[in-house]
Formats: sequence, structure tokens, C-alpha cells
Amino acid sequence: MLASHILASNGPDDAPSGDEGQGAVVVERETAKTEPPRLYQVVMLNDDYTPMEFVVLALQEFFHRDFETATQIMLKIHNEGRGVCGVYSKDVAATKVELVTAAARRAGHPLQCILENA
Ligand code: TYC
Repeated sequence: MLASHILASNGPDDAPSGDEGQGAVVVERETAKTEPPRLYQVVMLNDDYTPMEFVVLALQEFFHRDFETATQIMLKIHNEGRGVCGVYSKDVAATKVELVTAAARRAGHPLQCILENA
């Protein structure tokens, strides 16, 4: 188990400190355990109406994919029904879903994205 040792210096007028006049006591404290952030994948779903070109552009714009990779992901979604666009922290993933969905609706397309635990 990890513990940090903190030297707590006692000033000259400290009350009796139990450190036998050495001027310092050792305080042991548990190191805070921080879990790694949970990751979420943005999954894009196939539909019959959103143009392939729009999907490729969205993958380039919002997921920073180059044209070739975006095309491969789009074709995977088209052929298999779904595909992973990227993996992010929860806030970033949720924002990407909002941005892609908003852009699709503005353009009149029914494109859908969902979040999944990665
Ligand atoms: N199936 C669509 C078409 O044939 C293309 C498409 C691909 C739509 C991926 C959505 O997430 C999608 N125009």
C-alpha cells in the first residue's frame, strides 16, 4: 500500500508533540487513489438516407479522420450497420454526438450516433 510521509515541522511554541524534542513528527497519509477516466466510444449507425459523402465529411470534421480512413469507417457502417468513430472521455464523446447530430439535422439527414462504454 502506498503512503506518503509528510514531515510536519513543529514551531518552537508547539504544545508537547510526542516527538521527544526532535522538532518534527512523521505523519502517514494514504495517497489519494484516482481511477483512470472511463472511456466511451462514439458509434455511428447506418441508415438508408444519409449520403455517403456527408458521413465521410462528418468523420473528417468531427473525428479528425483523413479521407481514406473516413471512407473505410463509412463503408464499414454501411455494410455492417454500425461502426466506431472514436474513443473519448464522457464529456468529449457526448459533445461529438451532439455536434454530429446537429449538423446532420441541419442538413436534413437522419444520421444517428450513440455512446457506448469502451
Ligand atoms: N447507407 C447510406 C447510403 O447508402 C450511407 C450511410 C453510411 C449512412 C453510414 C449512414 O452512418 C452511415 N446512402
